[in-house]
Amino acid sequence: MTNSVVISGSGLWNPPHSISNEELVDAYNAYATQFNQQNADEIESGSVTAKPLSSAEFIQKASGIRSRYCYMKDGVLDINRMRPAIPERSEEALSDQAEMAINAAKLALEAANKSADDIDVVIVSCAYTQRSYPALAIEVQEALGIQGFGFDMLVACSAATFALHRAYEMISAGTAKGVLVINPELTSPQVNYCDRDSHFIFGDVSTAMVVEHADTATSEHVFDILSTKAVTQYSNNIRSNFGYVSRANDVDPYGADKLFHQEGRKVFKEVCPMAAQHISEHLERHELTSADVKRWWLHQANINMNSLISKKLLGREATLEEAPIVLDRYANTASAGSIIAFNLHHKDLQAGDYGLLCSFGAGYSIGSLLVRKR
Ligand code: CO8
Repeated sequence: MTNSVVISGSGLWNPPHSISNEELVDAYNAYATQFNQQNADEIESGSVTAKPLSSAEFIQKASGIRSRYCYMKDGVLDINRMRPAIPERSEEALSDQAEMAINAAKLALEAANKSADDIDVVIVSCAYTQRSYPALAIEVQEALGIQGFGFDMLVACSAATFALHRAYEMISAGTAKGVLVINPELTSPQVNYCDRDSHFIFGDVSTAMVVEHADTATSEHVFDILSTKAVTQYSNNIRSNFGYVSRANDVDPYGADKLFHQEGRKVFKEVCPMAAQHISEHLERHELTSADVKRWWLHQANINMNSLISKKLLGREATLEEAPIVLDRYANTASAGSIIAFNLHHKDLQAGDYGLLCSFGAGYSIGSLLVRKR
């Protein structure tokens, strides 16, 4: 028995609906124009601020995003609603996020050559869960027929990598034989589609990975997890105040501060150097340099952030083959971005090639895994 822990399969599921920048901007601008007309007198007197217009060109240039998937397109582009219309399901029905989780989990199990019997831990880890209890992970466990235990984890942008860290530790310690880490990122209900500065940032997606012992792995593409590294540093620059205490605060539980909001410029400036330093230190632990890494599966929030981080690491711009970009099609999918990049860009690596998965964002939180193809 070796001591190796591996990623043996991954799954990626996206909703059937996608929204282009142009569609999103047309709806937002129609909403903003209507708002400004309806509030013309207040805007004139200075008691209400006019809504500025958005632009598809700005979004692409400032973020690299061209489109995003949306779990439910209905409602998002309706200027009298400006939020997805997701019908409530009964308590007996599978919940929306559990369904998203299962869609990705099945694909990961298939890629890993595993069945429910091979898994004994389910971690559902993402930026938001649609309810507090029972845990989504336990609902998913039941639906997939898995024996063992499950729990939910929330670490915003680093939910996926931090959950993979937990999986790695459980397999190393011998307390689990197979861990399913699932990230059903249903971000759209938390997006403020009335806010010009953030209406374009997020997309919905679900990803999953199987982590197990190398001795039980039988799939075609197996990656040794050589080590993990995490850091957190408190920051208010990315924040959502949504929570159950709002009921007792006698405030609007869906006010603008209860949705995603950020100081995007500050995040950019502060997180890029933190992430580059974190990655360098992680590689140094293995006496490796950035030049030794064949593939960078980086967090997908902003193309300019990834370009700056890779320049700091490599001393030059990384090629798309070295550091794939998926946010153009998926947008920022909270913690799932680096997992999507891995899912779509890992099969071409050769035995012995190093790869690095890294998330960075709200918290702040940074999580990385150094892996090597078997
Ligand atoms: N259209 C046209 N103009 C715009 C728009 C728009 N949509 N938005 C802003 N502008 C204007 C601004 O008003 C500003 O005008 P002026 O110069 O006249 O004041 C100008 O464009 C430049 O604005 P910024 O300086 O804000 O633009 P940036 O170049 O900084 O780009 C970004 C803005 C894209 C937001 C950029 O700052 C960024 O990406 N920063 C990093 C953000 C980041 O990574 N955030 C992390 C997100 S959190 C996360 O990943 C998970 C959180 C949990 C999940 C949440 C689910 C909902």
